[in-house]
Amino acid sequence: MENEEKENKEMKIIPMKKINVKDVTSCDATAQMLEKAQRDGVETAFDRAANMKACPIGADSACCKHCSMGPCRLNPKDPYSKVGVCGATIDTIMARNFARMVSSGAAAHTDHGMSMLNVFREVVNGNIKDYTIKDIIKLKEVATSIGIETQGREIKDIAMDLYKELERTYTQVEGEIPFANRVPPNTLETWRKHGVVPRGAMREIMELMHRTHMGVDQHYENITKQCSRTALADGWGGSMVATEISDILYGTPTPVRAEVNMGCLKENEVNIIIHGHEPNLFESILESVNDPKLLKEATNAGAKGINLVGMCCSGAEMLSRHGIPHAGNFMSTEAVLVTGAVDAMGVDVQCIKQGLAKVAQCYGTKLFTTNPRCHIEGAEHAELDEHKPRKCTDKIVKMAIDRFKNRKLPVEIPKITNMGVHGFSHEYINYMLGGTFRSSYTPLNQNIINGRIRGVAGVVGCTNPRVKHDWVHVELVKELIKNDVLVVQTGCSQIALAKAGFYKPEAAHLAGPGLRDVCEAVGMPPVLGVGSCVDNSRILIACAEMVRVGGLGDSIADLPVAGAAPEWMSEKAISIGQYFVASGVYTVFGVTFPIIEETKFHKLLFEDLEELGFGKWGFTPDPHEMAQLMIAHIDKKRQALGIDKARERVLFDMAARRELEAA
Ligand code: BF8
Ligand code: SF4
Repeated sequence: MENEEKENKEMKIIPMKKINVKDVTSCDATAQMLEKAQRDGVETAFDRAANMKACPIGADSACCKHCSMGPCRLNPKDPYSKVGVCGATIDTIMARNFARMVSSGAAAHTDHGMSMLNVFREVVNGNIKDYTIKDIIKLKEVATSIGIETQGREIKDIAMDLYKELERTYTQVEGEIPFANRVPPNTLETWRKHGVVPRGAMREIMELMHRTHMGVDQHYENITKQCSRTALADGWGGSMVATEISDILYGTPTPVRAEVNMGCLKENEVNIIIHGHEPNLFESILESVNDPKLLKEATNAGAKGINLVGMCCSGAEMLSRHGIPHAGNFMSTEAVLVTGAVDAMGVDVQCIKQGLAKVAQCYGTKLFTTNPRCHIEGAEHAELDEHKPRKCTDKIVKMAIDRFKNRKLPVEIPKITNMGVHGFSHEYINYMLGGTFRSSYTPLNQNIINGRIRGVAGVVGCTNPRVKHDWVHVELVKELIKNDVLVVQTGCSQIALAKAGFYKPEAAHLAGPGLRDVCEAVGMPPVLGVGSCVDNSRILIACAEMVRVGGLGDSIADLPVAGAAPEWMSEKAISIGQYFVASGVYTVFGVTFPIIEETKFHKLLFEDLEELGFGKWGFTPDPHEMAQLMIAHIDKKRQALGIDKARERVLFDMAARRELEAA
């Protein structure tokens, strides 16, 4: 032992602190794999988080490195005691750092949206033949929604007009982005009053980067305006285009039964995981794995078949659209490789840990990057060209078959799968609650007004090794549904709850009496998964519909709704949070919040924005407190709408009926 320590010192190896697996995740499959990783001597982000103390100054955004007179560090414990060399105050520094997070997050979503739009243009022009317009109804609906004539016109002409219109979302320099006309008029009025209606995403991101340069915008209030404008160019712009175009090309989701969790991997099949965000790669590899020639190759190699499984957001889209099994969320991407059962993993953009390369190498998994924006040292790059996508995807499949043939290490797959219903697009929520003949949000609004449903909460976002993986999501949602709050979800949060069994319609019994009644009448689970992170735009559209249908106020800020990202980690989450706040939604984040309390900038985000007609931010790492904050906000809105009394009466009636039934 002494010798070992001496040797480590000599080699400058600092021994890693060992994690207690049960403390870092509530996902049993991930836990099982982390234990195996420890036995195998393989390190994951969970280990690195335990061994890397988060920088306290950075965590509070009290440092600035925007020029070489710095970097300047202020004191988070006494934030007004010092300013940067240029004189920048703590509020300027925090607002600039926050703005750059919004800018980067919004850029990620809008660049993804723009890629989708590029593919769409090439499909319409006939230059891309591997994808087609699958959902013509949706094409016409989206076109009509932004004023394009569809009656008696050729599909190709409508589609080309739609492309040209939506391109404005990105490139327009003056005016309002096309989907601004989906925003409830009063909400839009608030935006106009404060000068935050997005012109075009490129312009907003560029301006925000400019303003946060040294010596430009040095008023936290003015910086925050541009944060809102940029974030709105994401939510009602880049992300919304990504969602709508993906639906048009690949089909609008409708409820589908599907399995999640690592048990979706099959020991005797060639396992391929696709992890990332743009659905193109996944759609094409779905074709590849069904190609008889490749299937034959797989059986020749001794496999029973080829098993295609998703992870993270493109996984969530494929789960929603096609019922493709999903192996887990962001914090399980390394752990899943520890099974030894993954023959190939293909990744595109966003949330791809560089650490995957090393874990893949340890287990002989072939890791492929496929997008020109994302290469990883140690991974093979097989670029996806949407004009000839099968070149890339067939290669991944072939390499996976090859690895299957040469599997050397023992395979251990956690025997856990969770069946559930996914794929609730905002369109489907119409049919589900309203029926085919009177499809609308009216029944949802009625159920909110009569109090069966207390309000709606969007619980979304990442997982993060700084908190117990999945646990915060699950505890929060449990508490919300118990209090009759209908939960809609996207991204890694949706997968966390699916693994915990909440996506079965039978999970309705976990809801409060009112919500339970509605779920049982419709046959739906108490949590509705609407897809990937860009699909948060579906939640915005649902909010706009709730306002349009009436009875719940005149703007999104009036609705009894709230949002949360309890285990967030990415800059995209900050952009999403800011566009929900700017749209009028109270949005609570967990883990940590990247600014200092009791500062002017903090007060602006957490209090004053609401007085200006927007929503506001909230923060707590505790899921139960988070639920209480959200429910209190929902109740406050119900009271303002004058529907708080009706709710109590209905609840009493329901309780009484239950008692009678039980007697
Ligand atoms: O866009 S929820 S960890 S996978 S950032 Fe990433 Fe967060 Fe997951 Fe998808 Ni969204
Ligand atoms: Fe310091 Fe100002 Fe330069 Fe930032 S911009 S590093 S606060 S001198």
